[in-house]
Amino acid sequence: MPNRRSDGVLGRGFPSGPTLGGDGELLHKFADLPWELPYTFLGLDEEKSALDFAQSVILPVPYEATTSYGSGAAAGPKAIIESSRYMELYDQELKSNPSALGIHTLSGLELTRESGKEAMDELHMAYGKIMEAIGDRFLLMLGGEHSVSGPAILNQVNRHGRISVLQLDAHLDLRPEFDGSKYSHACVMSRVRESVDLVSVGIRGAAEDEVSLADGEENITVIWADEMWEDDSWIHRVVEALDDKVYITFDVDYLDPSFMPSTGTPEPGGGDWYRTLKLLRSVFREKNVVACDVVELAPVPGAHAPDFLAAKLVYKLIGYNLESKGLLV
Ligand SMILES: [Mn+2]
Repeated sequence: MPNRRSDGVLGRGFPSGPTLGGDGELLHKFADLPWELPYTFLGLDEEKSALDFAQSVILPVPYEATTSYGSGAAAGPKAIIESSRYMELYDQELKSNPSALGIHTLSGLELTRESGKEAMDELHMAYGKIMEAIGDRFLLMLGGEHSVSGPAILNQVNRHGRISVLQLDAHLDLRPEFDGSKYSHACVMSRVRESVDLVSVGIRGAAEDEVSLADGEENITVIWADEMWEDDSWIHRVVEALDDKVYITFDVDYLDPSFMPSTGTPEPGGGDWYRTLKLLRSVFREKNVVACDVVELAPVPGAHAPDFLAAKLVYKLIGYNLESKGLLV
């Protein structure tokens, strides 16, 4: 396993500056020790992960309160950041190194456990402040359970007006209430559906009431997972159904559990890697993606591949966004 040490110099992971205080004399003595990569996305150093410099900002939200089957989504953001530190920075598909434009990794938000409503209110306030502060830079949230997407989407609606939500997911999440809570992960799209146009892709586990609801609403388009196997025409249908401004919420259970088993409610028959990338790149090229999230990774001890996959997916989203804005060199 390459650790990218050959790309850098000793001391690249050392926390410099005021963390040690003083005039930096002590710091200088430590500078050439063989520090490991920092715990930032991709292990980027202080320069490339500085908030002022970075074109992309990662917001970890390790929130998990309403899991209905397998648990562990609270550990998702850390697993993504940890595994990203072993990833190559060069993207062969994009023929570029997207990390050169900087990625800032915020500290994780620790939401209250008092109640689902209070946690979502807290996230709504925090997301709004962060969104205001970073302006046009690309904000990518890491869950946590899927309910965290609700406050993010509603903030983006406040900022941009009517937008589409592209939901990659095995489940519709259109129940008005689940396990006695309106704020369950199983209800997240129900929370936002009146404010957005919803395009749900890869769906293969839904309650009859959810299907009736989706069928009856003009602003909900569903691409069922079994429609995705004949050919790639569904990609065109997705792009056609989206408004110009799009928020992408990527529940990793959208992917087939044969290569994404690390999630709470897996369903057989999900999306594959390359056609999913083809969809995402098309959406970034043809639409204005306002923000994204990747949620519901529930790491399984010893299974590194799904964590690495999720990290690579995050890097792809960042790369496609930079490409669509003409920023990649
Ligand atoms: Mn799901």
